[in-house]
Amino acid sequence: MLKNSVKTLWDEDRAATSGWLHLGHSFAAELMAAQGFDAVVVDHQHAPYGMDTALALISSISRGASTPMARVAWNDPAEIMKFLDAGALGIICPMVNTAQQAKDFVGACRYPPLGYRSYGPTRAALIHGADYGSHANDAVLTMAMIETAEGLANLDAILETPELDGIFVGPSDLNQSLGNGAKLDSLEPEFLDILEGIVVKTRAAGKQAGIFCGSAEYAVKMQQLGYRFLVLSSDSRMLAAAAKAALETFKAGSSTAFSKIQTGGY
Ligand code: 3PY
Ligand code: MG
Repeated sequence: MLKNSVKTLWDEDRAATSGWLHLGHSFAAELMAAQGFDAVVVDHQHAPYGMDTALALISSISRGASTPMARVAWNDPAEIMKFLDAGALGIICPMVNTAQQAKDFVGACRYPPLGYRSYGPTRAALIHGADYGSHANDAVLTMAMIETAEGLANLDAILETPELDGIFVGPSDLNQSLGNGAKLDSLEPEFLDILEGIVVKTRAAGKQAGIFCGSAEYAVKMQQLGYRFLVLSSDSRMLAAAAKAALETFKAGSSTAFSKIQTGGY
């Protein structure tokens, strides 16, 4: 039967790790999915690729063991349903600010009678089994992003949404909306209190919370706070950081003077 590995971890209150794709190339998607993340998310909101590439990335992820997920560009049922029909087993929806927006989002992810998702699982039925339609409502993960002051103020009402599995915090937008400037991995006590408040309320509502982290170190802190879906940066940020570090190491050790390499003699 179709299972979502993130949901299985959550059933045991264990944290799921996730990769995040901005580069928009199938090879990068395969590389990320091969590293052992529990999930890999195609970011269709802030990555510079279109729908055809996004769908190709979903199929590259599903060649590995990670659960394929998508962060859609907006709370748009047409796009949400396309990603689900392509085989995504989880949707992260940006800028969910009200209970009505949460209801609209979740409804697009669920077949009737739970929602209004249209039937046509073209690729999903191919890769998840011919009985996909009977298991999709259980298997598909729904996460609403809390990333504005308005969403934060309406968190209690949003958490009452049936079929909403979790909350996903967008720290850059949330910080920006609170007047702190857009930033990740904030250690300011006031912001950490907000993050703690979100996770406590979310867990009390019987749901799980996730967050986008700029580093694995911050993800560990968030896991300790109770977050159970941890995005450890993105493919583009990881590539840039590794390239920068290699260059800096080279520059620190290099010199214009020639010197003989000690080979042990020849
Ligand atoms: C944010 O930090 O606002 C995000 O949306 C993370 O991707
Ligand atoms: Mg955001």
